[in-house]
Amino acid sequence: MAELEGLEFGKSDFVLLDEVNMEQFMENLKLRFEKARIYTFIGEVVVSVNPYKQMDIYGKEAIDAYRGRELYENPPHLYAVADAAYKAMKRRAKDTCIVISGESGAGKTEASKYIMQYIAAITNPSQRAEVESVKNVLLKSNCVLEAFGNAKTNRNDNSSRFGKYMDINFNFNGDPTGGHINNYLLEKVRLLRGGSEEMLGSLHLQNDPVNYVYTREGAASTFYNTRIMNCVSATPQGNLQFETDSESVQVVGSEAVSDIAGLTTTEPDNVTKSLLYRTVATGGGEVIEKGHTEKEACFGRDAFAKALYERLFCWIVARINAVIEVKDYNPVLHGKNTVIGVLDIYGFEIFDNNSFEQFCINYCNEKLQQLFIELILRQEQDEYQREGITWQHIDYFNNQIIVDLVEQPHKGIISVLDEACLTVGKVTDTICLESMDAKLGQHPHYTSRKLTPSDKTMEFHRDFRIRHYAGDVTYSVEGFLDKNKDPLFQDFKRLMYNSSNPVLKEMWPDGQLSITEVTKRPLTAATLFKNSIVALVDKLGCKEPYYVRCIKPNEMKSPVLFDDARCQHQVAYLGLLENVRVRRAGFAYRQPYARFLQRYKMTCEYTWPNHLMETDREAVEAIVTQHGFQDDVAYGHTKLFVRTPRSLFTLEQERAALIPILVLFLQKVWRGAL
Ligand code: AD9
Ligand code: MG
Repeated sequence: MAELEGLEFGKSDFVLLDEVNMEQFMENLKLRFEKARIYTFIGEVVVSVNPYKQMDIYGKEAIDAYRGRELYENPPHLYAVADAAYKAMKRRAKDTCIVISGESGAGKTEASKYIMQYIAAITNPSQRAEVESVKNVLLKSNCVLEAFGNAKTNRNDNSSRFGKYMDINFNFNGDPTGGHINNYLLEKVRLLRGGSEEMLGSLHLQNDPVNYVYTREGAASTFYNTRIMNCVSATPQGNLQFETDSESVQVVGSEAVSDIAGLTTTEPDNVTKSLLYRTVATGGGEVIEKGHTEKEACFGRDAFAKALYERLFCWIVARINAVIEVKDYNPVLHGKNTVIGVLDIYGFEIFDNNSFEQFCINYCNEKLQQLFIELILRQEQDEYQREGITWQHIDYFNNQIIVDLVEQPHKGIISVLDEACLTVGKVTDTICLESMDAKLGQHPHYTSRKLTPSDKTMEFHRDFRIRHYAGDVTYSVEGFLDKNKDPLFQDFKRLMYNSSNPVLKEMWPDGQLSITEVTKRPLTAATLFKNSIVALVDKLGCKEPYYVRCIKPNEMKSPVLFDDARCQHQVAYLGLLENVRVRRAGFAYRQPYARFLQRYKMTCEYTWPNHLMETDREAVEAIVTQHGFQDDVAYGHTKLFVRTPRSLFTLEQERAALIPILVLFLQKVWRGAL
């Protein structure tokens, strides 16, 4: 427990509060924020408050101060967690992960970048070229992905519109040998801005996003840092309009079509055809072409634009992965390949108008909160119980009930949505809402205006509300079904597959399928998303987790404002008080008796070289008593539990001092001197 800074900066670990209550917690958090101490520990968890200004705490000096040190030897910092995760990986060959959570704009992406920089800085001291090149790609990939995957929102000027989980692989030396990025659901509707006039001109784009239907919301991404590609510029086709004359639908003007054809290296006639017709297979197996209505044409065009952007994004991720993939790793020669995962995903968000994308993002945050509960609050308490340690159970809000509301088979919102999408015939968003109401009306975390018309806080009959762990969010059901189906006419896929640009062709392998081969019921967007998040949680769940909990101090992006109510709300829903309680009542460190003995037996005369006691537990008791920290431990059925890491630190120091003496002793034995 760090207590290395003066008390004028507040307590550097919330575990040290005189009393664990909201008032004291908030007082400490605020004091530290005001004193520019943006990080505070809860044991091994780092709580971070976005400073909204550049801090001089990430330089080389800081890196050197944290490198290889124990968590409690330095003031709280991201580097301390990064180092802890790294050490666990290196010393104990454990796969670890660093999970960064908090709402939109709380500082997750910035934190993930500092963590990556730290890991890059402390590894490969011998500067081996191949390791340097892996590190380089890992660090620089961020910039490319941000350029394409971040956008300005009301809540954050550089908001991640995709989730990112990066595995970094290490060899037995603890040097990075490669990595892998998983990206999660890109919010496709916010697209590009930026780029020089000259460049945009050559791509038939104007520099002002206001000119583009899709970008009017504004997306101040870091586009300048990357090379723009033709197919990105083909996406703002929202400007391409349709008109209906004498019953048939036409594209307005030919310029837009030839621009798209030019940029995607396809034939203008084929572009027009894909925009106006779709191929369908009739019940009798006949293949016919069916003209779009104007509405269908607009829908197809928008879906095409979004798909182009999404496939480009996934293609970029795949390219980065191909470069950083671990190659020629031989576990026999190179030892166990271990991993540190870093998760930076879009934070919980509430806008004035929340749609399907917010529904997915917020569901994902529910799942991560559930994992936190599972790993930090529940398992911890379960273990005390299992080991027979006296323990006062600490209550917390378990959000599993909300996770179930969304994902439960046959009953949850996703399942109702999917059912509506699979139903043949005209199912509208409103009809879908009705079936949600029928199934979920009784659920304590679900409300809809239809069910409670007196609820004036919800405006429309099309709304439903979820009481999320982090607050109530009202979703407008409009567009949910289309976004969930996420259909893209096969004709567009074929158009792209037939492009003479090999990169585009590579992005659209499914374009080779004929209409009769296309799956009639592809998985919906929500189900695909759910599956990917479930897989992510599984992946994280089998690693040793380290947590960074980010807090957004105010809504104004101000470096001086600490909005008490907003902060308190976040502290409450992140379960930080419960975290302190579990931690405080609990034990920072635990180890099976045999393992503890193996490591520290040399520090006690009764256990070195071997103990003569009946059980390992008794031998461990002898070590503990000899070092005088018997009041700081509890003996479980199979493990020793140590309350404060400092006791262990003493043992570690003694062990470190003894090792050279032992080595000398052994050398003498070998040489026959003794
Ligand atoms: V979202 O869920 O992707 O919308 P994040 O990722 O939580 O969100 P982000 O890291 O992008 O938030 O931080 C928002 C802004 O806060 C940044 O653009 C910085 O201007 C500012 N920020 C965050 N952390 C720091 C920091 N450690 N030092 C300085 C910071 N500024
Ligand atoms: Mg982010």
